[in-house]
Amino acid sequence: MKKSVKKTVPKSNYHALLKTLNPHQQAYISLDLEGAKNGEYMLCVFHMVPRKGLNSLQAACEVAAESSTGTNFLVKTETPFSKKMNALVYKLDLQKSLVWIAYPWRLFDRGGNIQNILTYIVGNVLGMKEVSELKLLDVWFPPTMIEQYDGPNYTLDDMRKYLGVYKRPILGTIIKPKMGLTSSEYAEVCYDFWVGGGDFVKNDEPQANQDFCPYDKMVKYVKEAMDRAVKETGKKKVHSFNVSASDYETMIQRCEMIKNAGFEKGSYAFLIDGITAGWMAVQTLRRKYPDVFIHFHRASHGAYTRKENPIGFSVLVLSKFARLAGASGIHTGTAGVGKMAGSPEEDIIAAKNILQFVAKGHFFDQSWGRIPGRDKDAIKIVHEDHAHHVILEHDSWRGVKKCCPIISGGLNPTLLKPFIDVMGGVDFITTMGAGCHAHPKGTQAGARALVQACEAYQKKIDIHKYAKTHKELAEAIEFFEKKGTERKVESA
Ligand code: CAP
Ligand code: MG
Ligand code: MG
Ligand code: MG
Repeated sequence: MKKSVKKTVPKSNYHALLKTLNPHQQAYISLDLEGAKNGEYMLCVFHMVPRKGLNSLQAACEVAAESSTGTNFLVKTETPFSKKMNALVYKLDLQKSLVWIAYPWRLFDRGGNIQNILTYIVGNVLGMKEVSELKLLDVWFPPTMIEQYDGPNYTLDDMRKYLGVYKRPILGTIIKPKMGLTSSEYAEVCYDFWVGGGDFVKNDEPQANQDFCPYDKMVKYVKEAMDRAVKETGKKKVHSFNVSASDYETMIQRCEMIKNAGFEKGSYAFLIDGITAGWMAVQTLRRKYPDVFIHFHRASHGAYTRKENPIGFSVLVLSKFARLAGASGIHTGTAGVGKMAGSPEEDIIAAKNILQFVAKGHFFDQSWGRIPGRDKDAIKIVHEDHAHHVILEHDSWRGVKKCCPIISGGLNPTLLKPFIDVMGGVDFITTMGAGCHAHPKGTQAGARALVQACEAYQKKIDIHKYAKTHKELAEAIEFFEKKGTERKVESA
């Protein structure tokens, strides 16, 4: 492997800084690391600012120590083998306050455990006094490591096949108000959206077993609503049930209740609040229900990912780990088009990294599998074939299936095309909550407006022109274009 190229800062600066390291810190750096990409290491890039009194090299080594084998002093108990497990600072860009750290991935719990990795790389280190800023911006998994992790099994392509929906986004909603409807009122809104032409309904992220909306009744009435809507429209529908719960048993109880409520395979997904319920819940669902779409809602991710936060991790990092964990889809943001914070640089890069077989990150190009290098034709097919997991099912291929970007948060029919233009494609699920239920003529009209906005996109007709012959879209334009996405207090 070629030596790591020193960026921007003359070697002398490094050597001056190297001299300031104590023996403990020296054990966690190797600026001439041979073969960072030789398959032994998971690689991370952090934006890091040392606290006063420490230089970048000292702080970087302390981060590498705390996030792998070390603590704040050299301990007498370390062994020649334990030192082999040290994470190593292998590159820096002092100008941009960037640090590259290589983690021997033998450090991680065998059996494909994601929470264990995150406990290392964004665990204690986020609380260290040695840094005033520390944000994990990108991560790179070697193919040999990727093979140890589940990756998605039931994917967007399976959902497309079930719904018979191709060449356009899956059109969805979140039932609003977010909370407070009774089970039957909730189901009625689902019915309205589905008969209005929508494909996919999700529970909102706090939906659980509230006394005014008992879980078993919600499941029962949603099934009835879905049956009515399927019969009336002749189209398949999907509902994503939030199965997040206080404990494992209750989560599984909810999953089994849904499974045994008579839903067709493919007509239900399991939504999990992956950050507040935890990675163990995400991986439990992926392993126990490999034939169900596992929908990762990322409520509270803002504490880690918002640009204003100097401490945390990027949307890209969160999304890549969700794919590795086996989520079928994860919210990746509206790239600033909707109501939530986010930017094309953040959200679109994350969306592409969980969809594609080979994708450019902030610092790493990630390939999600290993193709026999000799087979050039096959490589061409995989790169061109968005349903690449079909190819990857052949045992000669090893790779991670696609994970679906779920695009939500302040979107409405007038913003569908603007988002597709930013995304550069239609391979995603979009869920519009207020964007549907705030429509002046109600949910069914809101759904029709969304379907019409999508038709206009597919026919390459401007929505304003299409609205001339599609009244629900015209009403949506009239209402939403005036309001934008800011949370407006409705004038009394
Ligand atoms: C969207 C949503 C989603 C957000 C989460 C909400 O509702 O239900 O939870 O999209 O953000 O509660 O805001 P609206 P993200 O469509 O009415 O905004 O998808 O970025 O994680
Ligand atoms: Mg929500
Ligand atoms: Mg969003
Ligand atoms: Mg929305």
